[in-house]
Amino acid sequence: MTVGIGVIGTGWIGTEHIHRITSAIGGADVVAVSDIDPRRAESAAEGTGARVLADGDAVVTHPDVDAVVVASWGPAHAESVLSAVKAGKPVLCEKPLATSVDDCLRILEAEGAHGYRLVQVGFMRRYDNGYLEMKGVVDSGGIGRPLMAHCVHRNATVPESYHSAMAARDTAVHEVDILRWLLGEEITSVQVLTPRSTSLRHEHLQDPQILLMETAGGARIDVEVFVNCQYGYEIGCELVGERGTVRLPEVPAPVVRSGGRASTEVPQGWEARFRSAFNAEFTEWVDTVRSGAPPGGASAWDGYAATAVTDASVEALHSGEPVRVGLGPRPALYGG
Ligand code: NAD
Ligand code: ISE
Repeated sequence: MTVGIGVIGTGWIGTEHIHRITSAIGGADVVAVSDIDPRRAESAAEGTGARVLADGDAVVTHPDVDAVVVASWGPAHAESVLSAVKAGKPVLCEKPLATSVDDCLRILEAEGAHGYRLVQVGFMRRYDNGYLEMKGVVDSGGIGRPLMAHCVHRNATVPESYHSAMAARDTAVHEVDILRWLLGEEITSVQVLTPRSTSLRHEHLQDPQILLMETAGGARIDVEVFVNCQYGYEIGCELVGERGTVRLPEVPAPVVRSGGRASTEVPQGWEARFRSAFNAEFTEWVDTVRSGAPPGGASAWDGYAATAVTDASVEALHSGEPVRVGLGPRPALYGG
């Protein structure tokens, strides 16, 4: 069976995912798309055979749509995810699951009422080979009990619409998810330090920021978020344990020796850096849709926990103080 996929939101990543589904992975076709800007939907659908529908509800309820990808902007995610859950259709929602904890809780409630998992959140790093290798080392006890994590998340530049709260909500949310996954613990508090800002930023933006987090078991995490670093896209992660350390490998790239220098290219964006991870994420997701198995990646609970941490980070950015993250009890559906 070829899985019919409906895509809601056909901007930057929505268009990337449409190409991925139609050209990079097998077993699925994009059969319907929508965007609040119909010209974007038309242009993304061109050459794919997908219908352009009026809105997200029309995509979710279309009989040819077996599963839904949500790639609209964050504040619109909850409505589309809830609509997919109501229709009983699997949904892969780009991060964040929702932009408020209340909306995340509504999604947990809806999925709980349904009785089985339909929602996967697009935290694609869980499919990156480097992070998977790190997880293998940690889980096999290779570095002993992890005590600390040092992380770096750098973007070359960001558009003017990017504001200070997005350092947590849009950018470090990836570290929040991957550290919860690597360490197998919830994050319980967060503080934000604000070094002097780079002059190469939009005036309104606090950049860089350093997020200091603590887990339930007392491990400490620091994340440098620097979204105007100019030189490229860099993701770093090192875990320090009682008996050793493990570090995210550099992306392999040829080293060129010429003119008396040795040099190597730095990836310029998330698309290239995580292309294999996105492809693996979508391949697995389509397989689960086809087989009826529960989704394998980040769950609605993970999306909720990540939003709770990033909400606390935004509060901490304003107060300068550590802020506690309060999570409700984890339902049995998510292993609670
Ligand atoms: P974008 O602005 O390029 O695209 C968003 C699209 O959503 C726009 O075309 C907009 O018109 C449309 N839209 C807004 N509200 C809508 C609605 N109610 N229904 C249908 N369409 C609607 O943004 P983007 O960079 O493509 O980001 C989209 C989402 O993907 C965001 O949540 C972002 O955080 C996430 N993202 C994830 C990664 C990653 O590394 N996993 C990378 C980039 C973006
Ligand atoms: C973007 O939305 C992403 O998710 C990228 O992975 C991240 O590097 C970037 O900072 C975000 O804006």
